[in-house]
Amino acid sequence: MTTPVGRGAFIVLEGCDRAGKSTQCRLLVEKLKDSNIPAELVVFPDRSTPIGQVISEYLKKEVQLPDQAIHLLFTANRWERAEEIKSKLEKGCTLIVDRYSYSGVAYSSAKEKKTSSFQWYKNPEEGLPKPDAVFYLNLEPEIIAERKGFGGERYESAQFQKDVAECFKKLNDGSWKIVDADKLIEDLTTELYSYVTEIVRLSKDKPLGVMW
Ligand code: ADP
Ligand code: 2DT
Ligand code: MG
Repeated sequence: MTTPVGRGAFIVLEGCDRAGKSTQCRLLVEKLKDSNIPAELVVFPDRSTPIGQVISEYLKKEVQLPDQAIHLLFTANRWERAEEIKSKLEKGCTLIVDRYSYSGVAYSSAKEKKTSSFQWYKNPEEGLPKPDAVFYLNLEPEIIAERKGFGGERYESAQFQKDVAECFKKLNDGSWKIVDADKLIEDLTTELYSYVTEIVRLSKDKPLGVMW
């Protein structure tokens, strides 16, 4: 690895289930490392922590929780990684992040009985490190439906995913890069990689932002 100059970039991939986020995040980290750009993968929810284990049980429908409680656990799961994220970025490591606060707000507010307001779901995210770039992998619900079947986790239904997509749209402040994800895996990686390297270059000397 070459010695990094400046801080690393904080890059988030967002989108509905099966849009290809996890595949692309993994490939982007590999490609960055191959080019001697220090990089790591961060995945939310991080199911490895005690909070993450409760989230995992909730997603597997092993426990029930009020919408507000699970929302706050997803947010807490980001707060428990926040200092480590800042420290890695400061040391020059670029972070490719599979879902972040945007999934948090979109999935909670897409629920049928909207128990709280959009703003309520945004509030506990305030103060978290802010990504330098958000790439939204856009895929029509019909194409998503053709991809390998949903597992048995909560939220994995076609109608709910449509509602989530609407909430993502509402959440976009205009700064996201919307990427058409309906292409070959390697073509999508090539496209994203060119954006990512540009963000890495632009972020080196910029102070890290704060949510929102
Ligand atoms: P996500 O993390 O957004 O839920 P994944 O990366 O896990 O999505 O991909 C979901 C499924 O779709 C996997 O079976 C994966 O192999 C497949 N897949 C990912 N990207 C593509 C693509 N560009 N074209 C076709 N299938 C894909
Ligand atoms: P995957 O592990 O397949 O990405 O599914 N979610 C995620 C929320 O409801 N709130 C959040 O803050 C985050 C990060 C999206 C994880 C599921 O958890 C949902 C799908
Ligand atoms: Mg995934």
